Amino acid sequence: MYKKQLIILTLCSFFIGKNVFAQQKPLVLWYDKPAQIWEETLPLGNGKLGMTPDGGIAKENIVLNDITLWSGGKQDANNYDAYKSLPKIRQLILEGKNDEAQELVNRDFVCKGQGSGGATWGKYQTLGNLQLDYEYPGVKEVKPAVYKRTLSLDKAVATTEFTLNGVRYKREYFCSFDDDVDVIRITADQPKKLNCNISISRPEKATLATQGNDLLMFGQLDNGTDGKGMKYMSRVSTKIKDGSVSTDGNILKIKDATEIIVYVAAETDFKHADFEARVKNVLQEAKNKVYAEELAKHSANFGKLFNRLKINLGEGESAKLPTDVRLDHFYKDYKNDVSLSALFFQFGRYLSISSTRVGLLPPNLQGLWAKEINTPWNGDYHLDVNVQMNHFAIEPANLSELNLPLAELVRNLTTHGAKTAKAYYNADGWIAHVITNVWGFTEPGESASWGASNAGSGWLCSNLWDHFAYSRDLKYLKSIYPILKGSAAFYQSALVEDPKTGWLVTSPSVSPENTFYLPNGKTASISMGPTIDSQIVRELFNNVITAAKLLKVDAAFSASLQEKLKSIPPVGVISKDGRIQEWLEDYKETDPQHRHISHLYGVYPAGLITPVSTPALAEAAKKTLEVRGDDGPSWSISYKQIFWARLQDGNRAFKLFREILKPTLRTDINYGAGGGVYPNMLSAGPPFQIDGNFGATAAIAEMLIQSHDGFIELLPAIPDAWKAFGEIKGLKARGNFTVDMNWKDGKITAYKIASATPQKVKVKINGKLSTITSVKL
Ligand code: FUC
Repeated sequence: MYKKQLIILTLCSFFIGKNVFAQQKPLVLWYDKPAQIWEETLPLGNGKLGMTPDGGIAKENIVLNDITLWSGGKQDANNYDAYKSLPKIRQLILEGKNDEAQELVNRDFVCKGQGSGGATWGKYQTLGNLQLDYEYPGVKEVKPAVYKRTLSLDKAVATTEFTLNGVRYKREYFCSFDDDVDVIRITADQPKKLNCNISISRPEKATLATQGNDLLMFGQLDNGTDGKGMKYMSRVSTKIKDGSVSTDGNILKIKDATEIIVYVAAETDFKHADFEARVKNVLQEAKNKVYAEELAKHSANFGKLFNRLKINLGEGESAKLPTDVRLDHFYKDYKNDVSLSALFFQFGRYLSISSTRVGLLPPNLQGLWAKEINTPWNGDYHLDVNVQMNHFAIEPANLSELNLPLAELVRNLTTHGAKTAKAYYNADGWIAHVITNVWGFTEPGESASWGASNAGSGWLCSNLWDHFAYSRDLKYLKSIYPILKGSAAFYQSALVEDPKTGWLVTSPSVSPENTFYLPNGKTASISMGPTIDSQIVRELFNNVITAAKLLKVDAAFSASLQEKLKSIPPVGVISKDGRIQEWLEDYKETDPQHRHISHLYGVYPAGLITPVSTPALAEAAKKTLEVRGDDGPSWSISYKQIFWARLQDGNRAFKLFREILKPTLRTDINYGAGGGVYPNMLSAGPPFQIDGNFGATAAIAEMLIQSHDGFIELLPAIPDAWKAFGEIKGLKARGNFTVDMNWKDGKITAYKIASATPQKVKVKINGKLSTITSVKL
């Protein structure tokens, strides 16, 4: 024992003494040609505004976004008579007539109206397009000699540079983290070479106008009832050096300039009744600033979050290649590009910082980068994995406060969710089912097969808890406690007893989006007690009990949850063929490779099934994953990467990581195999869906550090590919520990575990468990 401690102390002090760290490889995506398709454009965002410039030489298109721009509106789609059908639905399920129960659910137990298919429900939509048409007088063929497009992840700036006819042109783009504006600076290395027509457009609901030399675009989206939905305003203005600026119709014409700075501001009335004035003011403030100051403040503000974590895994030959070529190489020969893993991890962190901000909205299915009006799946918030996955990496990746927008979205669901709980289950507390939007929708979806999941609100509470588990912020815990308690109260009052086992289970519900065969050969999705629901209930009740104790409240309520916990089904039941059973009954699924793997919720995020605490169930989880296979939409592949990391098979997790990085240009709506990555490193469901990026980011974190099993483990699932060498600074572990570490040949050679005040903490390093005292942060 003494020897072990000595080794650890030696490692620890070695590290502190040398203070090595952490030489990151260049964090740049780059390309040697303009983007031909949106999936090659580079995403910029400041948590509210987004831009994806394509870097076109003669014609440049920049898709614009504002994360608050939603069609649809508030509605009450609760069927207040639904609860009357509940006894019958439950009875049919008990009789094994799930197909008949499903018919009844479809009739009485779905939302009223068109649900997510209706205009009231709404969509997250693009703000529009900024078009820059360049003229190069005297140039016959617009074919540059050199061309480079970049995105710097640590500066949050994109560039386009090329030489044409002996003139070097440069564009710099950023969504400012200082003023709330998009900024594009266009320069040439010879005077008066810039000629450009600038316009702004939107496929619908847009009025164009000019005011002085500013372009305006404004409108009102459809709310599905009286047409008077969300209002927005965007404004484009410029600052030029030399030359002239004028308007021609709704086009801004710039002639013979040496430098052009384009500013775009946008605002909606989602939060601000004075959105029009705000747009004007913010634009003026930005224009009043010296460009270099705006840029420096932007990168500094962004860097406050981004620079908290540094990672270096070494580098390979392929790192020199343009990113799209590099991705092609990686899939075939990953050994030549170890730094791509680190780049992809940092890209995930970059995307989080760029697509959400405290006080606003969480990233939706597309983060905030939607290029169209009819965004896939409405660009909304899916609650049966997707929005939760968008937040999986936030805590370990040291971006803790970026979990708060989700907590606010969830807080805003509770009032309406309480009505839904009463309407459908005659139950206490609040529930949200499988989809939501900025309008606070909590009703079941419009179809039983996917819409009746009971897991949504409970799973959201797990995300909310996570922020506390990592931050140990009691003030935050106090603020979310009513949300957690309300969710637990729902399950507590809605659970029913399964007469066969005596277990308390949800009914009716579904195992997200999956379908099974009944013994009579018919198929159904509706069942009682799908495994995910029971795992969520167990996790939630335990969290609420812990929270109540910490906050010294609700002793009686806690005791009642403790009592119910005795009858919650075990964390997993092993099926006849050795897998984790997905439903209460050992049904055969209609699609054994189904993308959702909800019954492994107990592995991740819940940590109820682990190789240490439940080895037999961990083996059954592996078998489950083997049968599901390694393909699927990108979010599903990354979830499997996370599971393998939790099951501590680093090489298998890495194999899934390679699948996530399988290059594709597919953009069809995919539910099956074929997920991968686009040239711009955004994840391809297909189509583009950001959860694959965030899921893989979380999976990489889980391969490097885990802290869910009562101790902090360093390198719990390191693949051979990363073993040779690595250094990382600023990972987070539960308990608000900040972890730095170096390794060689897969073994930790130095580490530091720091916290605000030194405290005892259990750690597992190089396979050995011990208790150490953390150092002061
Ligand atoms: C869930 C998934 C789909 C898709 C959609 C946005 O319903 O089953 O694959 O990711 O969300």
